[in-house]
Amino acid sequence: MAQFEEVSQKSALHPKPAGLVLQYGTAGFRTNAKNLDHVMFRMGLLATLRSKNTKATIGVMVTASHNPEEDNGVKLIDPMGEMVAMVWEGYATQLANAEQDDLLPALKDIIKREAINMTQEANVFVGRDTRSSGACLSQAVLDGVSTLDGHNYGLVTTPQLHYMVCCQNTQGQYGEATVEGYYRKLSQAFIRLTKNVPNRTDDQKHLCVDGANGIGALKVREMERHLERELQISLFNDGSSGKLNHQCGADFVKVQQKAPTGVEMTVGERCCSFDGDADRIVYYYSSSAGRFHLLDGDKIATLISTFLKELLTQAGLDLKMAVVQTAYANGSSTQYLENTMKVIMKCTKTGVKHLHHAAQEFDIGVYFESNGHGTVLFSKTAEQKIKQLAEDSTSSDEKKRAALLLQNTINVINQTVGDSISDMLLIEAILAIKGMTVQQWDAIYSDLPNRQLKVRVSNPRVIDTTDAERRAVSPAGLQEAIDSLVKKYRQARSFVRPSGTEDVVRVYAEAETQESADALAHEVSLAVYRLAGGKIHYRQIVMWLTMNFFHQLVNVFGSMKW
Ligand code: NG1
Ligand code: ZN
Repeated sequence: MAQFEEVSQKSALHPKPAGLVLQYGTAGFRTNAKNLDHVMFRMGLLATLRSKNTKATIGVMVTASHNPEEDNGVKLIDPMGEMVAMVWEGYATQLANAEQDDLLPALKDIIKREAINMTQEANVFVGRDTRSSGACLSQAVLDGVSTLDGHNYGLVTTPQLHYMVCCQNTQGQYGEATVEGYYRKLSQAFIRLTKNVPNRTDDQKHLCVDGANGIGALKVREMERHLERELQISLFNDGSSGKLNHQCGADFVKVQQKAPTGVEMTVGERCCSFDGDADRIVYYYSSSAGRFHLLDGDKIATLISTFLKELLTQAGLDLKMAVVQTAYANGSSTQYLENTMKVIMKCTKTGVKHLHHAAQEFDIGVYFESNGHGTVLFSKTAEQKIKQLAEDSTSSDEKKRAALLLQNTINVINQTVGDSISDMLLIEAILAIKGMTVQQWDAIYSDLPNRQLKVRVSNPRVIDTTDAERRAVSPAGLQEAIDSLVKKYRQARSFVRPSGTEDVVRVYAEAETQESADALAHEVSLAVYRLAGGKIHYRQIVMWLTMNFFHQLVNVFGSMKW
């Protein structure tokens, strides 16, 4: 067929480096940008097939999120704006790894397995973040889209592309499939939520935003004029001089537990950081004592679910709400939500697709990863009940007010995926409506001190986990080793898992004090290193020698008679 000949010819222009093997992980493909040209072309091909297969528009986002500027990546977006179906992740991996001569057979195999009608029209939306490699790589995607119906949105945030795919496939019911349409829908809802809040001062309307020198900064600038000064943003790390995600952005702030560079913070002021493709957000402030306070995804989920629960009670609506977290959720947040707020709690594997699916099982599903990726899902029934109540002329003023607030809350949320801009507007609206300061929000519960570390081993996948990644089933002896280390500390918890986006094992530990959390994380790292085939790494040797040196000192001093 002529179609296949064209693919053959074009694919020669996007050759695969021989022997390169990549996997479609929790965030699609992600690696150094110079190894991605063939992957992009092939994802263009695959998106076309997926579009024919679903008879709907499919999205392809070119981004490496919070990774460094030199990296890039790609992920596919399914018709309702959600992550691509699991079986297609497998196809993506097959296609990306097929050597040049095996590409056509691999494509034909997918067409056969999915019984795809190749005469069906296709439509693919392509977007990219601000990485310098993005223009070429998104062009490679478009080269693979074997139809004139590929639409290039150019620079957009990841959640904007998810949103527009959903709008397109719902024939505009979810909104208008343009960036302007996105700004209008979200900002109108935000203004309706905040406009009637009495006595809001300019100080309360002010927020510092760290744009991570990425696409989120550009898009916040574009959106500002729609916000009618109901939110007054001081934008830092806007990409005019700094490097993407370098010493800034949500991932840096969350993992380092410190303020980003480039943000002029005054004491007590509310600040937030986006990540490089603007699908994560964390908040923070510094106290007068100079202490840094982080309000991560767990605190955000707590604020949102508390607000929604109060509104549901006021509205007298009996809707089932749950909060979905992962093993990384701070133990204090789970405790608070479960025992004080009495909310249904779910724990899933890391990766937003897992949280998203779990949240879909409820009338209202609030899901957040601790790193700040999350959103809220409303079932059709929930949306209908809320709408009915808002329009019911016989309902009381209190119920009506709550229903209207719920309606506008739904409209400010991007239900397709976690979204820094949408989450920011929702959080700002809740703080305004509840008349709450960032300090009061922070005081809802106190985080247990925690530490995240990475360990390099020859093959991170030798670690297999169960119970939403909270326990290791292989290699033998690892879980027992973790259990006995955890017992040494109060209020402690630790788990390990192979990362889906980096070639490392991630170690998480929390405990009553920061010293204990740090010590536990180090000890568990050493156990991983010992039992899961650690690679000798300069930094690890230094860490190991330092720890041993201190142990020796303790032993020497401990055995001395004073
Ligand atoms: P991995 O590398 O699998 O831990 C990280 C995040 C995930 C998710 C993905 C996609 C942590 C501990 N892990 O995955 O939550 O956001 O990146 O970006 O934050
Ligand atoms: Zn991201």
